[in-house]
Amino acid sequence: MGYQSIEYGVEDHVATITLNRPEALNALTDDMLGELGDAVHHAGRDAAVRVLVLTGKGRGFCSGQDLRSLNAQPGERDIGRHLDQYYHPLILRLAALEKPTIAMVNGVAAGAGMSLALACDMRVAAEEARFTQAFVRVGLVPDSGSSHFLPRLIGYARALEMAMTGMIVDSHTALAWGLVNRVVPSEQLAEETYKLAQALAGGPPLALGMIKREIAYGASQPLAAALEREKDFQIRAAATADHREAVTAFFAKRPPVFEGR
Ligand code: T3D
Repeated sequence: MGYQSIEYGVEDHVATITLNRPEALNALTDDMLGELGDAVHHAGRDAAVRVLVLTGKGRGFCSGQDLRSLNAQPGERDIGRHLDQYYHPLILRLAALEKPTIAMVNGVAAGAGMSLALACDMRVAAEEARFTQAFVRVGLVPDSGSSHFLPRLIGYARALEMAMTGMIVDSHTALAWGLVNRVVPSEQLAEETYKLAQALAGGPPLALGMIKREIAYGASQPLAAALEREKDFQIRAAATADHREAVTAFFAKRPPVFEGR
C-alpha cells in the first residue's frame, strides 16, 4: 500500500498492521499516525478483511507519541489540534470498526501506545510485554482514550494508580488485572494471536460487528436501554442468511460457512 512507517498485509481474512519504527520502540510520528488512520480505514472498507491485528516491529509494541516533537517551546505546538487531527479520529475509527480488533502486544506499550492497545477489542501479550501510562512521567495526562478504556478494563483504583504513578505493569499482572486477554511466550505470540484471529474470522461477520457495538453500549447504559439495544440487534441478526446457515449446519452436524449477509 506504499506506507513508510507501518506495514499492512491481509491473509486469510485477517489484516495485520505492523508499526515499523523499531529503533524508537515504534514511537508515533505524524506520518505514522496518518498511515495508521488510513490503514484502519482501508481495513474497515475491505469486505475481504474480517479481523484486524495491530502489532509492533522489534522489541516494542508502541512507545506513544514521539517525544522529539514534545521538545517544542510552549506556544510552538498546538497539542489540542494535534489530538483532534490525528489521535481522536484514529481511536474513534478503531473503536467503531465493525470487525474484531486484536492488539498483539509484542513488547512495551507506553502512553498513547498503550491507548492504542486499549482501543482494540482484545489484547494478546507476549510475556515480555509491559504497560505504562507514561504520560505523567512527561508531565502530561492520559489521552487517546486511556481515561475511557482503562477504568472499564481494570477498575477505577488501578487505573488511577497507573495514570498517577506511570508505573510499569508486567504482562502477568496485566493478565491478573484484566488488561489483557492472554499472555503467551514470545515465540508463540503470533501463533496464538492468529489462532484467535482465525476463530473470529470464521464467525458470522454481521453478528460480530453488532456484538462489538452491543457490548460497548451495554457497558455504559442502564439495563432497560441495554435490553432494547439487544432486541434491536437480535432482530437484525435473526434476519441474516448467516443465522439460517448456522442453524442448518447445526442440524447437519457440520461447521457453518458464514458469508457476512
Ligand atoms: O503530542 C501530542 O499530541 C500529545 C500526545 C501525547 C501522547 C503520549 O504518548 S505522551 C507519552 C510519550 N511516551 C513516553 O513518554 C514513553 C517514553 N519512553 C519510555 O519511557 C521508555 O522508552 C519505555 C518505558 C517505553 C521503554 O524503556 P526501555 O528502557 O525498554 O527502552 P529505551 O532505552 O528507553 O528506548 C529505546 C529507544 O527508543 C531509545 O532510543 P536510543 O537511545 O536507543 O536511540 C529511546 O530514546 C527511544 N524511544 C522510546 N520511547 C520513545 C523513544 N523515542 C521517541 N519517542 C518516544 N516516545
